[in-house]
Amino acid sequence: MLPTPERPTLATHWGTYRVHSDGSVPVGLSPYEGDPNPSPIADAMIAARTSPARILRPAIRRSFLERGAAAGGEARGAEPFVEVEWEQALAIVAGEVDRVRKDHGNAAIYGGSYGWASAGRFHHAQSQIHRFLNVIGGYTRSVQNYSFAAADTILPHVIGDRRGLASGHTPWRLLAGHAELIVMFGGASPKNAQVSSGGLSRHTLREGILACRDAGARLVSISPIRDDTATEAGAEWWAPRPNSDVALMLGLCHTLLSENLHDRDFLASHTTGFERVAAYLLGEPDGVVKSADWAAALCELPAEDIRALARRMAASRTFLMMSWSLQRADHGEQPYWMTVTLAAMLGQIGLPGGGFGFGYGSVNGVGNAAHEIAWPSLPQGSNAVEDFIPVARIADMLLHPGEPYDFNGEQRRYPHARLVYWAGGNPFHHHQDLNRLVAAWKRPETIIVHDAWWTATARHADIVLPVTTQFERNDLVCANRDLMLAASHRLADPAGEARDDFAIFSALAARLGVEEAFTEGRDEESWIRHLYGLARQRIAAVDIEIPDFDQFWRDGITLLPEPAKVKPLLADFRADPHAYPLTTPSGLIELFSERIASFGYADCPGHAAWLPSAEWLGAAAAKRFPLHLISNQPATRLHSQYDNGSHARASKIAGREPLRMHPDDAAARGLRDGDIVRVFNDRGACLAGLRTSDALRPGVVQLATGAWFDPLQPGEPGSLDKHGNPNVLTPDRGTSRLGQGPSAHSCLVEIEAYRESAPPVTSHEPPPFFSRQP
Ligand SMILES: Nc1nc2c(c(=O)[nH]1)N[C@H]1C(S)=C(S)[C@@H](COP(=O)(O)OP(=O)(O)OC[C@H]3O[C@@H](n4cnc5c(=O)[nH]c(N)nc54)[C@H](O)[C@@H]3O)O[C@H]1N2
Ligand SMILES: Nc1nc2c(c(=O)[nH]1)N[C@H]1C(S)=C(S)[C@@H](COP(=O)(O)OP(=O)(O)OC[C@H]3O[C@@H](n4cnc5c(=O)[nH]c(N)nc54)[C@H](O)[C@@H]3O)O[C@H]1N2
Ligand SMILES: [Mo]
Repeated sequence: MLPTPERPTLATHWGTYRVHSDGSVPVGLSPYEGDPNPSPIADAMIAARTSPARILRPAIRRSFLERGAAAGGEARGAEPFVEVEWEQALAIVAGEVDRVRKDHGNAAIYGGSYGWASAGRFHHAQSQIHRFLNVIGGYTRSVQNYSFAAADTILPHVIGDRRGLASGHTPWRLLAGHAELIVMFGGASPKNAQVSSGGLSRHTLREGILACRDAGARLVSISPIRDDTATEAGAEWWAPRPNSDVALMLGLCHTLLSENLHDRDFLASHTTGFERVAAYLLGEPDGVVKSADWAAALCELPAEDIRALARRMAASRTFLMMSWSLQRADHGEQPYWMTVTLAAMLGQIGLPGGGFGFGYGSVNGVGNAAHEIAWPSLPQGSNAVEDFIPVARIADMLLHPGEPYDFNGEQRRYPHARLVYWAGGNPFHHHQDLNRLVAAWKRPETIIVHDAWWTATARHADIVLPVTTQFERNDLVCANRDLMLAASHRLADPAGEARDDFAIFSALAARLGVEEAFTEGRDEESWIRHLYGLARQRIAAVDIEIPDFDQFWRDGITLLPEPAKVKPLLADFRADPHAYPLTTPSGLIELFSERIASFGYADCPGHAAWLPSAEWLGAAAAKRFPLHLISNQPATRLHSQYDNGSHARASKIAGREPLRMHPDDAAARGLRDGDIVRVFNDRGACLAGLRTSDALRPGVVQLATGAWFDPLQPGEPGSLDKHGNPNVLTPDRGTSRLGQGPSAHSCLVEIEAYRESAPPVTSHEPPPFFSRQP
């Protein structure tokens, strides 16, 4: 039996809260008392638990229920569902999984199941589904993530691993007081630092950045949107054309080189290939000198400012920050390689307050001083299937089974996915070019989805199984880059007939004869106790003692002391590159990579280079579609999660997602604040509510991700999205043959007034279905 908590606790991706309950259901949340800057995203959770979009019973698409996989996928998304009993649903799911693995082999099951799901070490949906699919013989998986796929692939070639991207960052503690100049490409966004995958204790971006400012650092925010950096930070705002940052950095590098301000010693001792970069800067291979004047014309910033910034960088202790957004763009590998190149020329890598780091404003906790502990998670077992795809290539896989593609030096072939199984993600939120996905999604024989709400992905499935939310189950949260373990206590009975993913997979495993292998004889409580025990052991290895499980469970929150010693990123390597070599082929920072050059990719040559995006304001396509669309992360929710909640809904304009535009661009189109507009390009169109704002660079518009996809004609590729989901507009194009990451931030559109009477938004209501008496 779990002990009764003293103060019921809820630990989420957006913060930790104490829960007020009326005895049977949660009625209010108070942010954890130690959090200096709590996020309001949680406000939406209580009402959303039982909102109309909640899935209450298992449901099956009508013709699939009648004819099984022989129904074909053509009507997915369009047909009504039929509610069924759990036993019937489980029998059909187990039967389909078994049929596909017997007829086609386990590689025909695509179980990548990408997505954020909910915080918690045990009920983590991806761990659950992967463990289940592994015990039944394996599945085709996905590698990388949508957050930083291009960076994930390029950085190991340049610095040997992913330090400075997801871990190992120079902490704020070593920036404040040391950094004299912090240049933030993509800003350091307060909206994004509301969340951290897997939970968090304190929201720390604000205090981190203000500490740097108070210690005298000059802050420069380079972003098309002013409020990408908090107003109170008082940063200088530079607004280049989106996707032109590499040109800007080349102009800075050229200034350093031509004025002899680069650190020759550091380049000689710690890097390889600088001579190739220098030749490129001077225009030797292509006849184009990458001067500040050249850069100025591309990014539309004054050349004199670029030269002045380069001089200032060389004269100061300078830290280069770059958000993850810049690599979620066509040729997204280049800004990251370029940042390392610029930082290497400045020669301050490994010094307190100098060098580079990625994502300080992308999620909370980057730059926290925390212990690097590998927290325990539900073991996934091993996958007998070797095949995988880069995660953002899903539509390509479904449309082109068996066809070749390039990835990081390999030539691979797309597997033939006949059954798609998703738990804990929303591809009809996260993928680009949703009209293409609607078409691709008709191809598999069977699609199974677990979710708590009727998301667009659930609506496009054959079999939908309702799952619990965090209020309805117990879990353990061990926050990454943080100093907290928290309990997430069960505070309500499941809505309708919802079950935990664990219960569903246990029941399926039993039907397939592998229940013991899946559960190891443990239930929820014994798994949580087991995982806590492992966490306790791993913390003991860094000499920290935490309470026994029962005490922890009663308290709800356990804090760890900050580590006494912290180091700048790559400090050891700086101090002694021979004793602490990087794991690159040369052991040094590779400003030129023989390995990448050997791949022969025109879209990712042997050194960082200016490769214009297919879609940006300098492209020919801008004549027809003259606005650069930034589909950034939403301030009012996590991706699509809680778009149906009060907080996100309060931000809508006439029920549509707000689109921000500079007043001059609006005036030029005869548009006014509050209008419903149609946003379009050759890939699709959506409606949105117009908000004029001078926080945007003219020529740039911003429509956050996450409004639930709401096609006027469900199931029809190309249908108007009534609600404002930018992914009907974004391109589904790999960043390059190297990284194959998503390139959402390279997208051109046009906008016009929507003069017809606007159809109502229906995506927060359930789809049509035939109900079963509960
Ligand atoms: N245009 C554009 N598109 C983007 C981006 C962009 O910048 N621009 N950003 C991309 C990025 S970085 C990311 S990470 C992705 C995010 O994409 P996702 O992570 O797929 O988005 P979420 O809305 O978080 O989807 C999580 C789903 O899991 C469900 N869920 C929550 N808890 C549970 C659970 O316990 N069990 C089960 N079975 N389900 C659960 C939620 O209800 C929700 O439907 O989007 C990407 N898409
Ligand atoms: N509230 C909230 N926070 C979130 C999320 C969420 O859904 N909601 N999602 C989380 C996830 S999964 C991730 S991966 C991170 C992502 O974190 P990021 O990738 O950093 O986030 P974005 O919001 O896509 O982009 C941040 C800003 O970069 C700027 N930008 C875009 N393109 C360019 C460019 O070409 N040049 C320059 N200089 N700037 C550019 C845009 O103005 C944009 O607002 O956010 C996380 N934080
Ligand atoms: Mo992400």
